[in-house]
Amino acid sequence: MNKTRTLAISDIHGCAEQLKRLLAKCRFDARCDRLVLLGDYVDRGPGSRQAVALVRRLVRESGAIALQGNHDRRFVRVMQGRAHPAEILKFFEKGGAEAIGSYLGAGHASRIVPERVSEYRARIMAGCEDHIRFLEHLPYYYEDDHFIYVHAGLNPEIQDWRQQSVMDYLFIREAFYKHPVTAGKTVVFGHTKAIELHDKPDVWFGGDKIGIDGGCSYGYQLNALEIVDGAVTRVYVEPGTRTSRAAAGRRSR
Ligand SMILES: [Mn+2]
Repeated sequence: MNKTRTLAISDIHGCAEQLKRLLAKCRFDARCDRLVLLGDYVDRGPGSRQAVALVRRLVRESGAIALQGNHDRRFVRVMQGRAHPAEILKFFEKGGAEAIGSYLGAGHASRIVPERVSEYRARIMAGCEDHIRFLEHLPYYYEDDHFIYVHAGLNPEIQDWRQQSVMDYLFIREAFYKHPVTAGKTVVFGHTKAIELHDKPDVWFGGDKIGIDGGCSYGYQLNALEIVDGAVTRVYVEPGTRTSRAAAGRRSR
């Protein structure tokens, strides 16, 4: 059956409950809706494991497209023992303890410490290597007739954007959102919180680009951008929780 509606959601960051509620609010129906998830499923929020399980199920059973975010990449690298020491520290600075806590069922994330990372890694890889492999192989972009969907953005200095680096796909900020897009399509992106783009967590419409990261794991909101026939028709919003804001605040101090 033809998909008549596209829904784009980004930066779930362990907020699995909000994702479930948001999909219900949209009345998501895999038979006629194309769901595009823009990455960053793990870290910060309380339910990274639940979020990855749900996203994987949506990909397998509902034909959802799930892109990779920088947090997903870093989590994979830490879990596979490929992250260098500075990257491991960054992982812990940016809400990684919450992801580990979620995978180990270990309760309070403040007891998760960088010194014991290889122990956590061994336990998580023993039980959930399939999650890590799933995150590792996610694509960096998705494209339809009118839009390009990507986690962070497109580098305007690269003539053929498909040739840009993995780091551009996953990490680019100002160089992308402060400059015109040269790709001929509107770019839907996450990674940079909307509140940093226009002082509110609502979807940012920036002409040739649309920023949808509502900062749910900071307690703001999870946005779903609805597109029909190549045009944005509506935005659905699910509020974040104080729990996830507290978790984010504690780790980012
Ligand atoms: Mn990101």
